[in-house]
Amino acid sequence: MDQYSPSSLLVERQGAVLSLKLNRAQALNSLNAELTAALLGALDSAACDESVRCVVIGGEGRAFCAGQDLKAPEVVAEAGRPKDLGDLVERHYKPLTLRLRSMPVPTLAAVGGVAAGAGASLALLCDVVVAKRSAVFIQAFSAIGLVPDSGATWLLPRLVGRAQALGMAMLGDKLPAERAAQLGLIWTCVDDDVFDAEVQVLAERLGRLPAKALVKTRALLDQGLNCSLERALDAEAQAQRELGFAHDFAEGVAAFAQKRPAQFTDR
Ligand code: T3D
Repeated sequence: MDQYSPSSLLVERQGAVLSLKLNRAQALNSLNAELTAALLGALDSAACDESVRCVVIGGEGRAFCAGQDLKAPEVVAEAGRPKDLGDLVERHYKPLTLRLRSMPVPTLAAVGGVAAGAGASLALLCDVVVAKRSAVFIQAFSAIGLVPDSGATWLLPRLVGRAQALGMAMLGDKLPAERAAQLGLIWTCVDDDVFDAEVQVLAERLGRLPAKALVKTRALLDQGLNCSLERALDAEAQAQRELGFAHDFAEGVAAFAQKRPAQFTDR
């Protein structure tokens, strides 16, 4: 059991929105084996629950997440023998990364404070990232002799280009949320006093949108960076074919004609 809390992950449901809050505030919500497993389990459950239409990930206290818990038994050398970090990454971070990126509903990172190392990756893996103006992002890996992980080497150049990605990853500076938004690393940063309200508005909006179409959009954008225009066009046609036969398209068009809000239900 986590030394800081009986439950290192707080799970809360409000309508169609599921909120997952990392709850190890004293350790800046750093990720130990228990928390990583709890997060993965909660995401798996949400993926199977048709009534969930948006997942929000946030952190308790002054941090979003400080990355791997550097004091946890899974990383601390024992009797001078270092732990196999590759094994840890494969067992914990890779499944979590792939799970997040394949969620059948939109995901929202609510970054209320520092997001460092794998904690920054956790945020950036989400579809939409909103941060408090006072929050910072840190590629903390180089300071401890590691490379960016949890998808960061894939995400960073796609989000901000090679030059910024290398600068962030090599220097490991604190990147203020406002600058992160300017660079395109995140969707937006908002004043601290309106952060909670803004997160709620965004989560509810995402939950009302056509989940299936949003998730296809995520997949096409990710794929599109690696393929020719012709293949992207084929993939778009295939996606429209599938979505055109689905409920949400008929509902969206009917709602438009009837001048009423659409009630999307597909997932
Ligand atoms: O298996 C593998 O390792 C491979 C996978 C790697 C993935 C990674 O995430 S590697 C990167 C790991 N994270 C870091 O290196 C960040 C370490 N933390 C920091 O650099 C700083 O704490 C922050 C810049 C994030 C915040 O600084 P500050 O001054 O606001 O807070 P603080 O005083 O440093 O931290 C407050 C407490 O949280 C403190 O505990 P204490 O002294 O009050 O008992 C500190 O030790 C603890 N804490 C912060 N980060 C971690 C942590 N404890 C364990 N692990 C942490 N990552």
